[in-house]
Amino acid sequence: MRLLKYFLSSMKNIFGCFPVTESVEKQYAMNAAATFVIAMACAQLAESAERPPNIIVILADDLGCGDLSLYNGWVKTPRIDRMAKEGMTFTDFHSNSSVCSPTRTAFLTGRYQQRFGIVDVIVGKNEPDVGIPAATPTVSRVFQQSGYATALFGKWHCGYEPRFNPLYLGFDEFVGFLHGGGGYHSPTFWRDGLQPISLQGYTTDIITDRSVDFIRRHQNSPFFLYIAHQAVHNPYQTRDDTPDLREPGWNQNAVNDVNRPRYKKIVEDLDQSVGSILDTLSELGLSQDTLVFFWSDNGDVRMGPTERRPYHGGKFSHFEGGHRVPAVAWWPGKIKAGTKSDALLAGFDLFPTLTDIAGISWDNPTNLDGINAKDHFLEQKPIAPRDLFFGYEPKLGTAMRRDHWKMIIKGDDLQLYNLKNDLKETINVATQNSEIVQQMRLAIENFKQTVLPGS
Ligand SMILES: [Ca+2]
Repeated sequence: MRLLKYFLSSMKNIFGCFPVTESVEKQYAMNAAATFVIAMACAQLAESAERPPNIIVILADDLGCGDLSLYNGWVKTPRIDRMAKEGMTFTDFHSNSSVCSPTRTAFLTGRYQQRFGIVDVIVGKNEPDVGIPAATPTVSRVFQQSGYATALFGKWHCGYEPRFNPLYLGFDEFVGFLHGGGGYHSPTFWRDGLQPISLQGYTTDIITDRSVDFIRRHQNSPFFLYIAHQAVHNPYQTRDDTPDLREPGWNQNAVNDVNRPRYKKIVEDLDQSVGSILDTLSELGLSQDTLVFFWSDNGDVRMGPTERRPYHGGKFSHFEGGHRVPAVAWWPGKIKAGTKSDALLAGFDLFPTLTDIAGISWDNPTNLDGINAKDHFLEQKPIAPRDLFFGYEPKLGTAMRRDHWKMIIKGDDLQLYNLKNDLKETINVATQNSEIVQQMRLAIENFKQTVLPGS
């Protein structure tokens, strides 16, 4: 029955297209080439005898490796530890930026965010023209067009105006917020799709409850669920706050000793949410049918003790602490339990990786920048050497990883670090490695010319 539902749903989506209003569909319909390629992919998927896996991507906000016990951090997070024990832990996985919007754009599109002109935080309604264009083939759209039920609960931050709404970018359902974030208690400015919605409760719980409900409703057919938490972004409000601490005006954004224990509680609540998702899958007998990927959209704000942070820098930084983030892949029976990966990977690799794992074979119609790491996830095969760029012009300049080399260029300032023996990026070795500098500098210049907006 489950497979039959899947087939019917798949065929409906191949010929049906978007779950949006007719006028919007006309206005923002995908281009014919992308539709054709995705339809071909769907047809190939529908021929597969094996039911494809559910995909759940859990994205934390501003969470650093130093915050999690999994990485010897200062907060005990046993549910994320469990994911790691039963799955694969990544130690060199990166968000594509050290701030929210660019990382999320790269994940959803599988491409460098610069191509969409999104290199910095999108500041709500003040930037009406910035967002992911509705015709863009996103990872959610590929799953949707392949017969998956799709949903996003939580933070979007990839365009504030209605035309950039997640409903136009491959999500059947969206309940959450379009901006960077707000209060955790009975949050305001949320949307149910395009409509404003008033909600009671604590943000982490609302997102978790909606996600669990979605899993229950779609337990009999494949689904793609994007859980984008507000946690652990400021303001540092906990579930147990007394009413006076839920009011605006209290100093809830500062990184200080007062907020540190509150931050810790927010991390623990996030961990509990991960546990709720895993428990729901177990209860419904879906653990063997579901890949869960947990990660963060950028590094931490450095609330934890310095000695427990493995990297230099944090959010808003081109040092590794800005973009080397926690990441765990979990799929019992498919991803080998207890494995560790030191492969150089990034958020935009999830698009080609997860779609291939789901059996959606296609011909890279959008020239994805991300690489397909399926064989690494499932068979621990090595990843071929690759270059990875972190452009944040003009604020931070551009950074680049090539193997263990890390280069950061901003204006005339050039830094080169050898991460093999200097993981905390303390010694600039540019003058001793002129050939490496020359090669990487050229690669950065080529990158900047390659990822121009609209390319
Ligand atoms: Ca963030």
